[in-house]
Amino acid sequence: MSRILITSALPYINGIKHLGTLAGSMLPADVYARFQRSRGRETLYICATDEHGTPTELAAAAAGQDPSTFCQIQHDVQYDLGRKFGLSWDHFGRSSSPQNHKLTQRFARELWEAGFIEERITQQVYSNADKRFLPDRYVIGTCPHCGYTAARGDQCENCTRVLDPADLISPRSAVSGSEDIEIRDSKHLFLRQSVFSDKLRTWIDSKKGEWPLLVTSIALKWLDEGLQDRGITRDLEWGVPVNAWEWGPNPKGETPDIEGLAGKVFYVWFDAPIEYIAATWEWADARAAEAGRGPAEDAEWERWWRQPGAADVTYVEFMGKDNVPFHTVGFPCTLIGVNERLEADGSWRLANNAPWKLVDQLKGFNWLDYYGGKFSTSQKRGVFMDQALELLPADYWRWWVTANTPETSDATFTWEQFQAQVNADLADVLGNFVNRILKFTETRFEGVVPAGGEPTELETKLYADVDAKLAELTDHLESREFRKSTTALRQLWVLGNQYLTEAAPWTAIKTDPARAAIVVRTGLNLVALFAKVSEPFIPFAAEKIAMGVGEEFPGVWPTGQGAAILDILPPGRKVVAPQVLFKKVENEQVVEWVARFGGSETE
Ligand code: B3M
Ligand code: ZN
Repeated sequence: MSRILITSALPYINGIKHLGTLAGSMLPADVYARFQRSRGRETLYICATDEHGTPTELAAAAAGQDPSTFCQIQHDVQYDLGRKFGLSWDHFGRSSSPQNHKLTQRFARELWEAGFIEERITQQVYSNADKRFLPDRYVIGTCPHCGYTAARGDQCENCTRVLDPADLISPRSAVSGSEDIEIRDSKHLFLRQSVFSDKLRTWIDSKKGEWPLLVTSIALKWLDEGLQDRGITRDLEWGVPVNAWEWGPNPKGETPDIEGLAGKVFYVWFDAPIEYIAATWEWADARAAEAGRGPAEDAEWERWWRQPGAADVTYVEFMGKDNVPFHTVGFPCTLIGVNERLEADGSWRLANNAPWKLVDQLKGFNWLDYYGGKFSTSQKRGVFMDQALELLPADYWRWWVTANTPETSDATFTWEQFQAQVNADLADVLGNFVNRILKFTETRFEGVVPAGGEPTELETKLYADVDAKLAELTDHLESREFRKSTTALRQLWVLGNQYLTEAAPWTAIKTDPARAAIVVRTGLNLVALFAKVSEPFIPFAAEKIAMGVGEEFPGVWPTGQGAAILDILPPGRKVVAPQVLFKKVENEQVVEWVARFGGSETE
């Protein structure tokens, strides 16, 4: 049986995430991880905060903290919120960890020595007032094309033209507003992505039809436009230091310019994906520490990432579409580059007898919008994870977001649609069913799973319907089709309500207690089944439901067929109706929330 390695895009450290981020990475990854675990597969779900870069330095300064303190605090905030949302990470690491420092530096050294990194002199904007280099987008000025006065040095937001900071008229620092800026030469390292084009194309072509079209088409578009070599270092303080002093010569016999590279750090997009691996190392170290041992053996985390040991691992990545290029081009170049070597004569050879694994399945998502506009962290538009939990339990959000996963197109959140859907699915269908059957068992069967009675046609039909829906649900989850899987699950819940209405145990009990008994028993078994198959989506409610019928939680994904599928609970077991599972979202609440968070009128 294969092992499943899951990563979701690493949330940036600067600020609490909104529902859009949840929808496009962490939540679907969690649903998938929970499903795979309940199937009995050895599963590892890894995530972490992405902590480096200029935005972090500036956010820390704004908070009056040094970057390291700022990141520690924000990491804990994000960890705590993730847990409250039921995100079942096996490890939630930090890209600033010692493990990631080591691994990033090691990969960089190997890439240099294998001939995939080049030094170049670049022109960077230096702000005398701020005493720092400014990344392009922190230089603002007037657009030479349209005259927009707040154009950024990488792009004009008004006319969308791509810019160079040197193009701007009256450029100034976005940090301090100072015009005392100058262009300075600065040495940087470039990953020679262009030499990987053919290899990447062959690889991406082999994924056509297997990966979502969205993903392969974004990747191929990048390749078609011609791969650019990419600067992988920055003039910053907060990051993984460039360790050129440790590097040997490259295949041409050149050694790095240690002095010219002094004081630089790696670009955040270079070290962030490496953190997927480093976080697995953090996880192994944490487990070793828990077991009272020293740091983990390399084999403990490498078994997930390096061949041949990882041959039985299926590696699945989850991310929003904007992250796809970095995962289909950038990170694969890093990994192929540490596996191979580009000789001075231009020939390639395998240079690693335990090559690092590339992604097997890449699930990319479109955007989840807020009333048709963007959720925005900077403009505080939309619902953020902390606010969401103030309003309603995590399961409401998990259910709505998963049911509206932006898979084939963008999706949009509105309070009205949210209310309608959670009330209908969770309160009216699932909650109502569980409550009806359990209350009836309490009042008429002393809260005990009744014995007796023989299945009739009605039950035989139910078994077949449940089999079919369950197979659909399982298939959709296995192929990471989240919207379709919520539809199948909802239909499964509906089968329960329909059965109960048709079988009408409240009528049967008056004339035929044995008939009522099998109907109630069947209904209670449906409850037990629902607890198991709902767990990936709504784990908190699923746990309450499982408790109600005395089942272990989390349970094992059902595999039986026919009558066996509804033969979970032993007659005689005590059961109890859970407290209200899902309170309905009321109109007054929606009015209040629209006023607080903005609704369609804000468009
Ligand atoms: N932090 C960007 C994002 O959340 C980035 C992902 C890194 S994945 C290695 O959109
Ligand atoms: Zn412009």
